[in-house]
Amino acid sequence: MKIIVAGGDGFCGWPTALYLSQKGHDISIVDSMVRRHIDEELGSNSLTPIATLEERVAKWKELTGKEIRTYEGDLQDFDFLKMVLEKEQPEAFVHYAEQRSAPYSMIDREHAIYTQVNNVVGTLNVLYGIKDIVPNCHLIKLGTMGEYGTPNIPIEEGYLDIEHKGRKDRLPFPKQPGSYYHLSKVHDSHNIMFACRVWGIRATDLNQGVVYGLSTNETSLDPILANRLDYDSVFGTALNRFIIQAAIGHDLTVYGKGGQTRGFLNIEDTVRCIEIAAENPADVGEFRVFNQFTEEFSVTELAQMVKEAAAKVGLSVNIAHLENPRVEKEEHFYEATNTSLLDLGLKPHLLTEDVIGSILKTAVDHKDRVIKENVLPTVTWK
Ligand code: NAD
Ligand code: USQ
Repeated sequence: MKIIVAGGDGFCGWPTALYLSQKGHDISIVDSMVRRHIDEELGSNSLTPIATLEERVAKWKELTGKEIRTYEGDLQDFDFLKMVLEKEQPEAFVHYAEQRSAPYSMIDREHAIYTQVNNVVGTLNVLYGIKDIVPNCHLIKLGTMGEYGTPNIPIEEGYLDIEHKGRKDRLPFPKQPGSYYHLSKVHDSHNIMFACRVWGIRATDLNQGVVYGLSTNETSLDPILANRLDYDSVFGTALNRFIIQAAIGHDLTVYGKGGQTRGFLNIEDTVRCIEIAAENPADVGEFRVFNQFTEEFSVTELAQMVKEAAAKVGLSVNIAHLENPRVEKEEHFYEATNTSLLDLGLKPHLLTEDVIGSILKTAVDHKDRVIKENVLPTVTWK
């Protein structure tokens, strides 16, 4: 298939582009490089050294003979996007290209507005681009489990069958997101659902949980193909952050009581879920929603697992309960459905001590690159 991976220079996008290319798909990457600029803005870095996108695709071609075309530009620029779609005529458009950090979106008014404009306008352009240029193209859009928040009922995959005053309907599952970033994904979902209904676009919204790990078979082939690994308090996510904290002897930063429970998945499953969605496209006019995670953990459980895995390699780690910089429930019910991708063939890579151990090894190898001032949270929700 001809597939565009937008956001293909990022943490999820780069391994996805390589994986799909390895599987024989014809891949092009679209990316504005804004994530690398945000590193400069925040005085932050990837734990792993990352090559430029040009170096990455050149190395991939050298090692495998497979070409990945690249387009540097912003999805907010419709003329640019139109040019790419006209040239590539993709059958699937994998859309990762958004500002994805909740803390970044909560820094101040400017960052909230940047996040929502970047994400909502970029996605609207993609919808118009598909409608006008490649109407049969399947949009595979990365949403987030955080769109649902933490309701006191089980979370379904996108829709809820309800009976109200004697009448029944299947309606979008209620959304109670916890940051301006997570809200941007809700706005996207509504816009995509509308475009499917009105224009007959085919779309899959993948409500992904928190991704951990960094390596796939493809990124491990050469250091030039290495994936980025965020550990700072703005872009680093729970489990990866704890593992890197263990590597540098920092207390594990559990926020508040630590009962916050989320869906998690290994980056190796992220890439496979995209392949599954691409090979099983949504129908014309269908707005299909899959919950993309494999296991649920509370942050305290994760911290405990990291502490135990670190002890096995002689690293002694403390678990700290910091004052929570976010406004969120710290003890709550959480039970989410995730059967659609499993039914389509996903075989999860589950979280084990060995998995934590291998990420920990990478973290220890690069621990001198950690900017320690970036580890503790500085952005607060209030
Ligand atoms: P990332 O920041 O590493 O990558 C995003 C990429 O998109 C970057 O390379 C950035 O330069 C690019 N980009 C951003 N805005 C753009 C624009 N307007 N035009 C062109 N390129 C643009 O993020 P990630 O962790 O790879 O996340 C990818 C997607 O998956 C995001 O949409 C995110 O919301 C979603 N997601 C991520 C996680 C996670 O744990 N990392 C979990 C659930 C969902
Ligand atoms: N947390 C800690 N300590 C830390 C970091 C986080 O206790 O050092 C807690 C947070 O308070 C939160 C939970 O862990 O309760 C998850 O936080 P996170 O930073 O790992 O993830 P989140 O902000 O939700 O965002 C990440 C990605 C985002 C994606 C989302 C999936 O950055 O792009 O959409 O995970 S989900 O969480 O399912 O919405």
